[in-house]
Amino acid sequence: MAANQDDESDGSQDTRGLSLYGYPQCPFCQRVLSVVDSLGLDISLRNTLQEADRQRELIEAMGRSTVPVLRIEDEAGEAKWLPESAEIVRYLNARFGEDAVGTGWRDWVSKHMRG
Ligand SMILES: N[C@@H](CCC(=O)N[C@@H](CS)C(=O)NCC(=O)O)C(=O)O
Repeated sequence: MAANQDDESDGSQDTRGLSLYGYPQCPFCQRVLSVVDSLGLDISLRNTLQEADRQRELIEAMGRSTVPVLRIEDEAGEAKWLPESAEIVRYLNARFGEDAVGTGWRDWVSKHMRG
């Protein structure tokens, strides 16, 4: 199921502003992509292996090319970058998993993320 604004009245399935930097051949990216798939999320993959611009954006933000990295842009256009597959999975489950409650994931973001 692709996420959209109507899925949840509190907008908890709203994946606008989320994009995943990586590529399908990377096992750590596959780990994240399988969670994206099982949660039924619509998050675009920005392929850093095939698209030089994406690779450049990633290195500018992170200082290195390691993937996966989840880019999270808020309503104001401010971006945070979350590296490490295990952390990305934790974030997605906290925000979209069946135990996710309301907007508690926002606290998780401010506690765990820089940017
Ligand atoms: N601990 C990281 C490992 C990520 C990792 O090793 N990614 C590989 C691709 S599968 C990579 O980007 N290697 C190239 C690089 O580090 O520049 C994670 O779990 O996300």
